Parts: sequence; structure tokens; C-alpha cells
Amino acid sequence: MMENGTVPEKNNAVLESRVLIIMTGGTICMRPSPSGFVPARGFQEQCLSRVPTFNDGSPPATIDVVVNAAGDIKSHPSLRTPQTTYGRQVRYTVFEFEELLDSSSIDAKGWAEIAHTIEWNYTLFDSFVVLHGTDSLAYTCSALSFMLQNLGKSVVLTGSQAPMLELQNDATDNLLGSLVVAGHFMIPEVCLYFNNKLFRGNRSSKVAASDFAAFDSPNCPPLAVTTSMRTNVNWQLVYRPRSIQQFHIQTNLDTKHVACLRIFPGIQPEMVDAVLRLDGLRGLVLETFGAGNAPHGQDNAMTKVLADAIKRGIVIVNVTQCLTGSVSPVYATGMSLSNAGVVAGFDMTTEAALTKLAYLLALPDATPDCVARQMSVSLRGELTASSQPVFQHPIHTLPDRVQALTILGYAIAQGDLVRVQEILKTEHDWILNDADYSGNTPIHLAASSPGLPILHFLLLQGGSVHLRNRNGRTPLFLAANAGLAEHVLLLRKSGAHLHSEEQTAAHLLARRRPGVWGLAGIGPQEISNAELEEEEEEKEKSRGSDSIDGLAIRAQRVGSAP
Ligand code: ASN
Repeated sequence: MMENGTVPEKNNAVLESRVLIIMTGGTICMRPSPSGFVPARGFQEQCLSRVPTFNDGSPPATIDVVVNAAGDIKSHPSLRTPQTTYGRQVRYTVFEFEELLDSSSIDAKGWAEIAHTIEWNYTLFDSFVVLHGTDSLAYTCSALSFMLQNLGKSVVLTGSQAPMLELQNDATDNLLGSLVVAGHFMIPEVCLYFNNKLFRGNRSSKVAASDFAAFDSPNCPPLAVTTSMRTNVNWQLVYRPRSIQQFHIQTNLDTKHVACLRIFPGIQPEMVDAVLRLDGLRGLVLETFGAGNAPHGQDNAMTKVLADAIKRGIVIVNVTQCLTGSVSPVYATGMSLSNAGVVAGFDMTTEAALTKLAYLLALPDATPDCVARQMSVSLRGELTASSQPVFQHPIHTLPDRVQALTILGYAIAQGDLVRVQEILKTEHDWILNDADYSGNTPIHLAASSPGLPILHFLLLQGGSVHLRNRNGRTPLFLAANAGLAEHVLLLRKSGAHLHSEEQTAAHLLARRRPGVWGLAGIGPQEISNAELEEEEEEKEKSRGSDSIDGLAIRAQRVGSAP
């Protein structure tokens, strides 16, 4: 039994994860200049290649990076970490943006550049690390969480308080911790890793200007914590996309027509009115006192100003100035705001509320009413939905988890959808991304078992299509290998693609069964010697192994499907 994402050795060879590091700038890459610290280029060569924890000294290898919308590919020198506690090595390359920025200068254009780079390279890498300045990092995390839709892979943003080239810095630990998270755990969220903690990006705020503990997510516990022993992921908290859709991005954010205003004692209704009458303004985040309270103003003047603006079609969202807790209609001063039509932002950070507003307002067909409604609903785990019951299961020990996974595995293999649904009702949903002794998750099992409705159901529960089993195989590979065309199509619709390490074997198998492999994204190709060797290995596996992979090949041989 292995914890999610933990894949041990593959026939004595060590599995490699591929991570694209996207460098946007920030202190992490800065060097001193006469005008103060400025971002500098050459981070991989200058800062990483000489450090043994970032470079195992293996012979140089290049990896492909898609560098523009036209799909142009550039070969990049890569580095590889030594083997981690989890038995993997992380191969990575640093892709530097043309213009490296201090993050206080980043805006929606920079966010879109990050989103596009991830989209272009989505199928080439297992996950992504974004290096970014800390000043506006929480805004970027929040914006990206809305821009990246149906994200199936980990996107980890980090930076540092001191440059990597300073003797005493936090850059080394922050980057290494991010690489380990990205290289081992399929956490399909935009996350922020800092000072040994992994936070949900859209719950985070910068809380310290110079402390190494610069970030916190006061209304949501960390998704993972790194200790001296290991990185412990709180799988119960991990948010997963729950729809049959491929990964795509929405980069159009209306940041020019939203604003943020902090209420203070003595604030005049005319001041608020002046902001609300800014040319073209469509949304305002109001930072209020305590549980969402603001002064009424003489004769309710403040409430009238707000209500008038809402009637003019401006969406006003109420978030608290407090670091923890939520906006809730407890006091008369807060209730009058909601009566005026101000929307409760519950426990959203200002960063999340502002970027969410800009995202929703830019959606096609956005009306003030539907934007207002969506602001109070959790889209990416950015707020705690008060109506959702919180189930607390008894803490399972390892044998219980093994048992639960085995029972689920049998139900999947028997095509018993009702049983599968029953098990998932009572089990933690991280069981979906847990792996058995051969590294197969329930999605792997369902991908190569006949019952299509079970695969459909598990995908809708948030099972990952990207985890690889002990042989390095994705569920898509197993489905194609089993000749299950409908499974292949469903997986592809859910964003699945073959891993780059599966391509050779897939091309080879596609010669025998072009139809189903074509659906998996593989066309017929010439066989090289290397591929012939690989075929022998495949045959060996199918003969000797009792793994799903082997079974799948046997099923294909008896011609189970087109
Ligand atoms: N000014 C820097 C930035 O945000 C601060 C940092 O990265 N620590 O780019």
C-alpha cells in the first residue's frame, strides 16, 4: 500500500517526475544593483546547477518546452534531483519569462502569461512550479485558481524573502519543498508553498514583510506540511475538479473595472459614493469591520449610497478586515448591508474576492445578478460554504485503508456500481487517489474493468487521471491497452493524456490496434530498435505479471474490444 503519489522503484530503475519551473521574477532570483535588488536571468545555471540537492550530477539531458501559442518547441537543458524519500527523482527545467518582474509590478497580463505557459506544456510535464515575488503572490495564486479550469495537476507557486544567492536564504528550502510536492503528489490545485507549508493559493495572504514565515491561510489549514521526516498531505482538504471536462484556461479577467475599499471609523458616504461612481466600475470589494459591519451613516446615508450603486448594476462584496472568521449577518449594521444587496463574501480573502470578481465579470453573459450569486459560492475552495456539512470520520489506521481500498477494488472489478457508490459514501474521498501494492488507483482499476458507469462515477467524485502506477502507466494507457474504446474516450474527455514515458510503448501497441490507440492520441509510426526492445518488455510483463497491465494485454490479445 502506498500513499497517494508515492510510487516506489520500477524494476530497480527509479521513476522520474517531470516538473516545469516557470520563472517570473521576484526576490528569489534577484541580485544587488546600484538601484537596489533587481531580478537577474540565468537562475538554473547560476543558482541550481552547482547545488547537489538540485543536481544529482547525471549526464546532461534536454527536455522540450513549448514556448508560444504557435506550439514552437525549444529544447531546454534539464537538471535532476537526487532520489527522494519517496523513491523518485525530479527532473526539471527552468523556463524564464522574457521580462522578469518584481511582483509588485505584475498584473493580469502576467497572470495570463503564466496560465498560457502551463496550458502549452500541460501534457509534457507532471506538474508545475511557478517562481514569483512574494509581494503580490497571493493575488497571483487567487487569480490563477480561477483561470485554470478543471486542473488535474499540481501547480505550486513559491518565492522567497531572501535571494537564492544570499548566504542565509529561504529560497533553497522553498524551492526544494515545492519541487518535492510537485514531483510526488497529485494535488490538482493552485497552491502556495512557503516556509515548509503548502497552502491553498486562493486562501493565502502575505502576513509578514521580512519573516521567513511570510504567508498564512488563516481560514483554511495547510494542505501539506513538510517535517524532518516527510511531507504530510492533508488529503481530506484537497480540492478536486468534479466534472467531465478537459483542462482549459480562461485568461480574460476584468481587473480594470473592479476595486477594493477599506471601511474605517469616520468614513463618509460621499467618499464611498465617489469610488462607486468611478468610470466603468463594475465591482467593489468592501473590507468591513468584524463579522461584516459598516457604519450606516447619518439617516442611513451609507446604506443608500451602496443600494443605489447596486441598482446601477455594480456588484459589491463584503469581506472582513479580520484575519480569521467570516462575514455573517449577526449585527444590524451588517444586516442592513445585505438588505441593500451587498453580497456576503464569507471568509474569502480580499485577494480571492477581488480576482474572483474580475474573473466572473469577464465571463460571457455575466450579469450583475449571476456574478453576485456566484460570489457567495465556492468555485475552487476559496470560501467555506457554511451550508456544507462537515463530516468527521474516525481516524483510519493503515490496515483499514488497505481494507477499504481492497473492497473498493473488488466492487470495481465486479462492475458493482451500487456497492462502489455505497463505499464512497462512507469513505474519505482520498481513497480515490490512493494506490494498491502495484500502484493502481481505483481509476486505474475502473479504466481497465468493463463497467463504464463506474469509471464515470469515480471521475465525478474527483479521481485523478494523471497518477501513474508502479510500471509508470496512466489509467488511459491501461484502458487503451485493454481495448476499451469508450473508457479511452471518457478519460480523454476528462483531461487524460499519455505520459511522455508511455509514448514509445503506446506507438508500438498502436500498430496492432490502431483504432483504440488512435482514440488515446497515438497514430501509427515506424518501430525503432528501442521500440522493439520495449515490445519484448511488454510481452514479458503480460506473460509474467499479474498486474492490471498484464491482464490488460491479455484481454487485448483475446480481442475483447475494437
Ligand atoms: N519585492 C519582491 C517581489 O515581490 C519581494 C519578494 O519577492 N520577497 O518581487
